[in-house]
Amino acid sequence: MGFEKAWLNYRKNVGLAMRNYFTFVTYNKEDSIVKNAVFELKTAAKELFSIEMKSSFFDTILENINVSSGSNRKGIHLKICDDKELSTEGYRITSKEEMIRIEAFTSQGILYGTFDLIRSAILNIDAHTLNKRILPKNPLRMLNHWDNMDGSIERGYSGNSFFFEHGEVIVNERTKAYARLVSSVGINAVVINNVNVRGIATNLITNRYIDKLKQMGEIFAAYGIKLFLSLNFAAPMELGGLTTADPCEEAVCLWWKEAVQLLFKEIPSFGGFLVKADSEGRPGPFTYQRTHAQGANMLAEAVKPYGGLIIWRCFVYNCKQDWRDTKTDRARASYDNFQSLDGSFSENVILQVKNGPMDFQVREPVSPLFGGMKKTNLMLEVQIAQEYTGQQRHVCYLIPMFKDILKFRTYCKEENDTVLDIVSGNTYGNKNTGMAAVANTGTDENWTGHDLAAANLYGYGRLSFEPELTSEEIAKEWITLTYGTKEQAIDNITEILMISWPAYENYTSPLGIGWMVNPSHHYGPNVDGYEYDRWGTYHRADHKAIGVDRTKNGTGYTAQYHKPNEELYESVETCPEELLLFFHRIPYTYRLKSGKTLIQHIYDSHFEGVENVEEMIRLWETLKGELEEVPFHRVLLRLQEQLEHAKEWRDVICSYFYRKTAMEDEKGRKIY
Ligand code: GCV
Repeated sequence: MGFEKAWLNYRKNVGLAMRNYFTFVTYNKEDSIVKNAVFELKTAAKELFSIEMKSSFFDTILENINVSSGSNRKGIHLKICDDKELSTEGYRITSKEEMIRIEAFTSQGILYGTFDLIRSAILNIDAHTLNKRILPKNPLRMLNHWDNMDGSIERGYSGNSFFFEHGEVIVNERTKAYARLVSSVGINAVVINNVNVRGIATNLITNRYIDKLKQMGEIFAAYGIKLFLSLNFAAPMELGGLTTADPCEEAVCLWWKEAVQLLFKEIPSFGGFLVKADSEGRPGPFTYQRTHAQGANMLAEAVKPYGGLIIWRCFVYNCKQDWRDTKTDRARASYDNFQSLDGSFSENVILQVKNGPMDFQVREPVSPLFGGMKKTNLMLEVQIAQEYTGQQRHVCYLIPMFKDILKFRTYCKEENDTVLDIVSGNTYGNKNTGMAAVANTGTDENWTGHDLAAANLYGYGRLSFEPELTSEEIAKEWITLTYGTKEQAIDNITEILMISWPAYENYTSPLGIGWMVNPSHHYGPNVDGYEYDRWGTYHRADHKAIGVDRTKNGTGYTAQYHKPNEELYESVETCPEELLLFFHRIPYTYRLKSGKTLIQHIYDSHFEGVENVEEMIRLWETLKGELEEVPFHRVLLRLQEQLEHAKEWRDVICSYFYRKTAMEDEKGRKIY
């Protein structure tokens, strides 16, 4: 299947102020990354301005001659310099003497600066005002693909995998297109296979696939991206014929040391492994009464000689819970399993923590492991694959949610220490930290199924690089690059995106309770779908009240937070209302700050959610004629489906609570 260029689709626009600079480019280092930076500038010059940009290798002496000879020819200098402040893949862009200069300490910095400059050109920024130094905040800016080797994608909503097909690794022109796309927003690490490593995927670490992985690794490396794989903790048994995978067994340690050698030796940019262990049926150290630290450290030792990393997931909980048991609380699980191990993980282990204690619901509190682990490298895991947020059939722009998570104050050290401070390495001075997102791409021509879901892919990358950008700024950038510079389009689409997360929250599950979805595929409303099940996901609604008491009188989850968060969540009065039902069991007659009863809030928010989608459609329809036909209709169709589906959510949820409580809607609307 073909593919579109997404936000790298540069439309011809000779009126842009930076046009004349895109005539020649000089560079002072000739590696594959800098060559790609030059290639990117030439591509932009050609597509935006129909200019065949010249390029030449250029050392400092020549540069001085040119500047002092007063040449007023405009152009772009790419310059590796020795400014150590730029050492963490940062860059500086300045303009002087009719030249735009992109300086960096690393080649990656040059590439990121180049993409920034192209973006700035399309956003029509005046070159004379260019004077910025950008240092990416998060050391690791990663994508986790949940792609299987048969070509399917776990929780994939945009076609099949472009990394695997029929049990083979694929490398083709899409591989490079993908690398360009994600590198243009600052992604520097990619895990290509599902964390659930089963069957032949276990063999990905063997020499069976090494040639293809090497080719892929080279393409990625030339765009500054490290290749990672997910591994199967039981591989020593499944591949090596050992009788155990016990991390404290000498034979197991030796087996892993041997096994990882190949990947690091053959693929210079190989980064390491992502591990899902003792989670949802995957094997792990618990089988051998070992801790997660013992499991992770054993692998860390194996990859250490190559500078490799072990990214170890904290998504560990009892998925065989008895729903009648009200003491066990899934929300507690990650913290209970990991917090006591703080300080015992090796330096090249990073714990990857999902943003909330449950599983990527539309609203959850921030995981208390952020702030709970003070001597351990942590990474934040978010999900741009919209598993629980409309599966890329609904618009749900997630960047505002991610920003809220990043700015959450943990009170772990200083009063102002946020999640961002922790995962960027700022609070505890660690260097192996960052962010990961479960990817939302596939073989669909537009990459992300819903055209507007590409805003999440773009936005995640930009946010992980420059978290201080606002959600609106990111949205506007993406819209301009994707749809062009027409103001009305930029305004309306920004508004659609900014309404979309609150809208989705309005018409789905209320006040942080989550989970009212159809089991297993997770699309569509089903209030009791997960209520009498084994997954630890209960709302506990009866005819009088709903919600889970997670205070000290309940499951005690609130105590996993530092004060004052603990106290804030502990009391019904101070608990943020959007999380009220997550932390408390509340009668339907309880009055919220708005003055509405809880039941009236449930009715009203669901009707409001549908109205929000109607507004989104109205905003989109006014763009008819402003946007290209095909994408315009593609999105319109999805918005119409979203509206029907939002009504379904509204009616199922409202009817459920009306029937359960027999409480009338004050506004007398139709509830079934
Ligand atoms: C990859 C949830 C998803 C699973 C996913 C798991 C995880 O349970 O529904 O599909 O498995 O999270 O993050 O490991």
